[in-house]
Amino acid sequence: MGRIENDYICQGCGVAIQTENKHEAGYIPASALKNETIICQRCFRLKHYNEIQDVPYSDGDFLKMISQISETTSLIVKLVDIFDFNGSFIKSLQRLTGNNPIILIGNKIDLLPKSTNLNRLKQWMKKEAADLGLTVQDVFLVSAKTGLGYTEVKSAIEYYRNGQDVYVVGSTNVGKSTFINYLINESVGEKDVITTSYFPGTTLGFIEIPLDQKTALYDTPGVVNRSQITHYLSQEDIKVITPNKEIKPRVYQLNSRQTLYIGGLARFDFIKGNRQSFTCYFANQINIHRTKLDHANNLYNEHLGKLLSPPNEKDVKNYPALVEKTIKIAEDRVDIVFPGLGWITLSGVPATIAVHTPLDVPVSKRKAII
Ligand SMILES: Nc1nc2c(ncn2[C@@H]2O[C@H](COP(=O)(O)OP(=O)(O)OP(=O)(O)O)[C@@H](O)[C@H]2O)c(=O)[nH]1
Ligand SMILES: [Mg+2]
Repeated sequence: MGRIENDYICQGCGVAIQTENKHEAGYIPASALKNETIICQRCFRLKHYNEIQDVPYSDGDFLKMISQISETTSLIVKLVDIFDFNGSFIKSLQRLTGNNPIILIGNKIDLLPKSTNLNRLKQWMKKEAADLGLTVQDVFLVSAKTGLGYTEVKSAIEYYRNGQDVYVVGSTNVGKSTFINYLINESVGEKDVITTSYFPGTTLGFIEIPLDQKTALYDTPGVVNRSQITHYLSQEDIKVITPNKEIKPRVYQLNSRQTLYIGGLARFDFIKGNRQSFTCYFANQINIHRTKLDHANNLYNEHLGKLLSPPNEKDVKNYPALVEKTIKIAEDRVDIVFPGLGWITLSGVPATIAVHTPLDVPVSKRKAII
C-alpha cells in the first residue's frame, strides 16, 4: 500500500487518499492534492468512463467499518431497495449499529408501477421488518432519483436525530449515496458530489456531510450480500437487469405445463393449476420468453446467451447452473420473488409451480405487494 496522506479522504467514495501506487485504492497524482475537490482515480474513472476498478477490500473489512457505528450515539437511517426488499434487508445490520434508533426507508419507488398502493406497501414493510426482528421508529418510501417522499423523510430525520449524528446504512446498491446526493443538491445546489454507480461496492469509506457546527450525516460503504444476483453477472449484464424506468408489468395467460424464462437468468414453470394470468415485474429491458414445459430444457441448452439472455453469449460460462425448487401455493395473490431481478404475481389458487435459479440466489414467496 502506498503512503497514506492521512489528511485526505476522497470526496467521492470516502477512501483514504495516497499518492504512491497507481494500482492501489485511493490513488491520485501528488500534483492533484492542490485541487479544491479531491477525487481518487477510481471515482474519476467511474464518473467519466463508467469503468469500475477492483479494490483489495473483503466483505469483512466493510463490516468492521460499519460496526464502529455501534459505539456512537446517533440516528440510523436504514435504506432498502424496494425492488429487492429481502435481498437488501441485511438482518445482521442491526447488531452493527448498536442500540441507536432506526428509521427504515424503502428507496427507488419511481420504479414501481404508478398503480402501486404506497400506503399498503408501507404497512407491508412495517410488518416485514417486525417479522425480521427489527424495531423501527418509522417507515418511509422515497425515490432518491426523483425526490419523491423527501419532505416527509427530511423532517423525520430532523426529529428523530434529536441533535445527534446520522448514519445512512444498508446493503450495496440500495442508493445510499444517491439518497445523500439529493439532500446535498437541495441544500447547497451541487449535483453528484458523492460517486454513485450501478456496480455494488462503490462507496469505500465513511463520507461526512456536516449538518451544523457539531453534527454530521455520514454515507457508509454498503454491506455485501453474496446472494445478490449482481455478483454472478458481467458489467454489461448488470446494466441490463437494473431497472431504470417505471416497470411495465407484463401479463402472461398460462396453461399448466407452460414455462417462462426470465432472460436466461431464471425460469418459472407453471406445473399444475387452472389457466390464469401471471404478472411479471422485471426491468423492461429483460426479455421474457414463454415456452412449453416439455420444450424448456431443450430451449435452454440451445439458446442460452442468445434468445435467452442475459447472460450474454460471452459471459454464459460464468453464470451458475440453475437449481429447481417446487412450490405449492394455497394462499391467494402471492408474489414469487427472484432476488435482485423482480417478481411474478399469481392470480389463482391452488397452484403448483417450480422455479429455477442459481443455488445461492434462492426464490422466496410473499403476499402480493401490488
Ligand atoms: N431508479 C432509481 N435508481 C436509483 C435510485 N437511487 C439509486 N438508484 C440507482 O441505484 C444504483 C446504486 O446507487 P448508489 O447510490 O451508488 O448505491 P449505494 O447504496 O451508495 O451503493 P454502495 O456505495 O455500493 O453501497 C445507481 O445505479 C443509482 O442510480 C432511485 O431512487 N431510483
Ligand atoms: Mg454508495
